[in-house]
Amino acid sequence: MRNLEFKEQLHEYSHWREQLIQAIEMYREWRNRYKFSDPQSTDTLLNILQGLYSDRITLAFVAEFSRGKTELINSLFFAETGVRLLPSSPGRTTMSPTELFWDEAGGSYIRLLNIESRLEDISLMDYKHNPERWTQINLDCDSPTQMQEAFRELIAVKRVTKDMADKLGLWNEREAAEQGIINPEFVEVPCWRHAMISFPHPLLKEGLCILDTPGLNALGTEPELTLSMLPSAQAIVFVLAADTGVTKSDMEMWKSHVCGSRGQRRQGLAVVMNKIDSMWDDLAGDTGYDAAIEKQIETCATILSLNKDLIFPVSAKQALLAKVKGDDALLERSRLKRLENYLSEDILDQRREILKGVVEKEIGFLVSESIKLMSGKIANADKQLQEFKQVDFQNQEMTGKLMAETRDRQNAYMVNIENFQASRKVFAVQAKMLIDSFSKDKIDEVIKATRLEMRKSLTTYGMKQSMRKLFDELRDLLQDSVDITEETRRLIKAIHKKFQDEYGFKEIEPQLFSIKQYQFELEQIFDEGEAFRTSAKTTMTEQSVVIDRLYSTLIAKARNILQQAHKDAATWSNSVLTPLMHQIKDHKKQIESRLVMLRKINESKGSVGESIAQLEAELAPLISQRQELVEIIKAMHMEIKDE
Ligand SMILES: Nc1nc2c(ncn2[C@@H]2O[C@H](COP(=O)(O)OP(=O)(O)OP(=O)(O)O)[C@@H](O)[C@H]2O)c(=O)[nH]1
Ligand SMILES: [Mg+2]
Repeated sequence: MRNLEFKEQLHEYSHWREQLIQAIEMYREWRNRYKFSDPQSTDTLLNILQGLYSDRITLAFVAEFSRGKTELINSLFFAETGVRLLPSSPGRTTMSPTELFWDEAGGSYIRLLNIESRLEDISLMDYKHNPERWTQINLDCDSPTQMQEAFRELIAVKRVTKDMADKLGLWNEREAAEQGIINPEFVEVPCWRHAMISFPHPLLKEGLCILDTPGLNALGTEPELTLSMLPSAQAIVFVLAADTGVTKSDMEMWKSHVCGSRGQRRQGLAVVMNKIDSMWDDLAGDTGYDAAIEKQIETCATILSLNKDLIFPVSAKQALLAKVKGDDALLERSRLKRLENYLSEDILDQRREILKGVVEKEIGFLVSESIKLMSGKIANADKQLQEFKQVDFQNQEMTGKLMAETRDRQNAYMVNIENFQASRKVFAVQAKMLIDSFSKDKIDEVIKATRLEMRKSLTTYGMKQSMRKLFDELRDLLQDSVDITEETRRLIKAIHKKFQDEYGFKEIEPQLFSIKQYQFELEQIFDEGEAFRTSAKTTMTEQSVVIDRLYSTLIAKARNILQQAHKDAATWSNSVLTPLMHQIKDHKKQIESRLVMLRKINESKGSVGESIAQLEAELAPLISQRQELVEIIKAMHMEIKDE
């Protein structure tokens, strides 16, 4: 194990990502320089670059209240400020989901979104694109005390009428009754719905983003957090407290907010058993302490059905104190190091693999197409050269015959190109049908109808039925295009085969468009939504703002998928024939230049030697172009697939 600190590992990771970006930029230049680029592939490359440039590693901290999430964040990342930067205290502290990151353009600030924004039908994502809707407090990074003061705003609460709290989805009759509160006039609610903190910490500057969340109730009331933000976090740190073990509400939290978003393989997950210091017993000493911790870990692992190695015992409180005071022995006792190592090794390695996968998936086919086109060009140029070397040009009759033959070949080729142009037109019509089959208007029409229906239905059950219907309709919309996709596939394959058979074109597997992935994703979203609704029902009242938000989140996600399908189909249909067109152009050029050379030789205007020299001169740069490409592909960590 390399045992580097998280900071160094993250730095290494950013460096790795920068190199990947550079390699892709070089590939884009390569395509431009040698005239392989077309608007679609450029689009694809720019998209992936944009994704890599803005890539952030998000670590989300999830737990029931008072388990020590915030203290743990302070000890892991902000100890060097010398203060307890994020407010952490007994009882409920963190009131709203809080994101910490670095915004180069915006500087240091806290942005807060007021709780009343929950009443509007605007997604959190849309608010994020709209800074003026947020209250901003600027941070003075040279003054930890000013910052600490500013951070206090994060935990602000206010009193509103019970009706208002209910409207906001923040009133829970059952829970209040359990606390002996019955029919109060006023209820205390958080002032802020969401907080965004930009802060120039070295780790945040390297692209780390931390998501601190409040305990159960707030999570249950913000579906977007559970259904969008947690699943897209690279890692979730689930925090338990050693003194309480796994309680019923920890379990509820675990099931509805952690398991669902981590998938079966539990990727990117760490469970922290915090507050181990509370298990210290003077009479039992060190041995008793270790045994007690071990026992608690085993119990937790059994309850959560998790491998013991994924549970990290720590004392966030000791770790923070130790780091602030520079007390190495205490830091050791806090056992924070093992968790830090895990976060830096496994999580960053996983992220690297994921990015590699994305790059491979998005541009792998472009790259393999480029290398095949290059190899094809080289093979053709070489063939031509070898032919010229073998022909006996002293024999006038022979040269004339060769010329006539080439001219015939040219004519036949021109006819085939005309055929190709005709097929292209047929293809264009079919592609348009495919693209139109899930156009934005069609999607929006279906969604609008469901919205109306949902507003009319008075029960959660009724709303669920409309939701199911919507998802079925969206899936059918995709299903309609299956037939068109099939036909388009056949056409594309036939066009390719013709040129391969007749002219020995390099076999380039045409990218085929498939809608399976989108159908699968739609189904998954619906299931996730239902799982969320049933698991979080304790905090939801019938027809509540929460259900409404939940369904808005699901609809927004479904809509994105269909829009993505639409966009992908358009890009696909515009670019699927491009490599074939490259080869056609290349082939045409070659026949023409061959004719020119033969004519010169025939008319004794040029020597055979000159032609051979010219052909050789043309071959050399092609070989170096291919070599450049090979180097770039290696830098992109991809395999070179060329027979
Ligand atoms: N003994 C002990 N107390 C801790 C430890 N970590 C946190 N605490 C205390 O536990 C209380 C809650 O800690 P927070 O960090 O506010 O907990 P949280 O999970 O962020 O809670 P919410 O923000 O309310 O959701 C505070 O009083 C902390 O001082 C620890 O390692 N040992
Ligand atoms: Mg907290």
